[in-house]
Amino acid sequence: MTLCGQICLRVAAVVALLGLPGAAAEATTIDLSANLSGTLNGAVFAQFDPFNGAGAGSGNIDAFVRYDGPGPPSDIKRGYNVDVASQTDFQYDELWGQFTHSLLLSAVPVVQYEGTAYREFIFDINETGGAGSVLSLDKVEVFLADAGDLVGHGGFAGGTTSLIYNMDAGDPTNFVLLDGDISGSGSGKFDMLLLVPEAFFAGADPSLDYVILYSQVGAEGGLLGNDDGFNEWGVSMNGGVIPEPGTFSLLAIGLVSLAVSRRRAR
Ligand SMILES: [Ca+2]
Ligand SMILES: [Ca+2]
Ligand SMILES: [Ca+2]
Ligand SMILES: [Ca+2]
Repeated sequence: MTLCGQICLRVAAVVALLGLPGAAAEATTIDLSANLSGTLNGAVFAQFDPFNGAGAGSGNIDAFVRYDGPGPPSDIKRGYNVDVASQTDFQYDELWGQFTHSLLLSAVPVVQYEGTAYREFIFDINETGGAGSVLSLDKVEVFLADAGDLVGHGGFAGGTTSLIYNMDAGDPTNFVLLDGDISGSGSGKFDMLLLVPEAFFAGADPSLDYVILYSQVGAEGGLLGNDDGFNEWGVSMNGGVIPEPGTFSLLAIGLVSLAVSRRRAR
């Protein structure tokens, strides 16, 4: 298929999505290898690399949770961001170091997208190239917490937390299909934008309340299982990665990103 053909198919898919109110909300699965964005329980998931394949570089993204590392295909990996004293204090597959830490709500940019305010997160996967580059993002849960060192997902003893977003609410089979080859292999090439409505954070104190983002990948297994390197969530250090006003900008920038990646693939 030609470059134009592939992009035109994606445009058609997005236009179909945008032109049918309610279609995205009813979808239980978002395939970001075939669509540029979709919505699950109010949050927007979009195929997006703000750096167009060039890598994030330093001073642009604050990575706040990194998890997994090498493992066999079909491995399920998961993690969330908290401050702990050593690697053994983590609950799941988190990797200790400067790239896993607590996050104040004030560090999460608020952006405008299609007339709505959202808190913006970005996700970087690392998968082997070729057919196995796809990965299922099975779970995303966002909590507000009154401390940055709470360990114990499933209850978080020792502090107060509230679950403000759950991708699986109403349907645990929800998942997002990602393809690491679209942005290209290598660390720092981001693959997905997550926009959680700012309204979900109502009542929080941005300077006192922490955000805990829990996620899991790979449960769909097979090619959609986790392999190769770590997964990493981050936030922009420069007020967000999507430009205002936002309306249709994801589409436009996503197409540029796709065109770059397709050219490089030749
Ligand atoms: Ca990546
Ligand atoms: Ca895979
Ligand atoms: Ca799920
Ligand atoms: Ca991986």
